[in-house]
Amino acid sequence: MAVALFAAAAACAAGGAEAQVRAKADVRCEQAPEVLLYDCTVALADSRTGEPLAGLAVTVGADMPSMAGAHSVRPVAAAEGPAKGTYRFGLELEMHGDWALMINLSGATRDRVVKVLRFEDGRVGEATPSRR
Ligand SMILES: [Cu+2]
Repeated sequence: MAVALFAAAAACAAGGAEAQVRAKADVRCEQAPEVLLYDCTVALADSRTGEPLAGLAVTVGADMPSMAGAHSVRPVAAAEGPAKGTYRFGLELEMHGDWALMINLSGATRDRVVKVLRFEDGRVGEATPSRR
């Protein structure tokens, strides 16, 4: 029984790796002139080859890991460009702190990448280590 289950899982993992490109995302945000508004750019690339992932439909949602269910930031569509594989989007957050950005890719590559960043007044940086 255990052997059979292991074999099935291994076959499944091999098929998935072959069929699917995994994406990596590098997100940069800076505060817009208004408080709690941020202008962001995400660079998407194939996590294996580093090749930019262009021509995708990208949406970005946001939630606070420390306050699950407390916020309702609507997912926004990101617009491609100017550099290949980069997508720009605006965020309107409800408070400062650590936010998890859920980056959903569809089109030739389907994936979801989650990035946690710390949004403060006038500054965006690494998430608080204890909450990572
Ligand atoms: Cu909150």
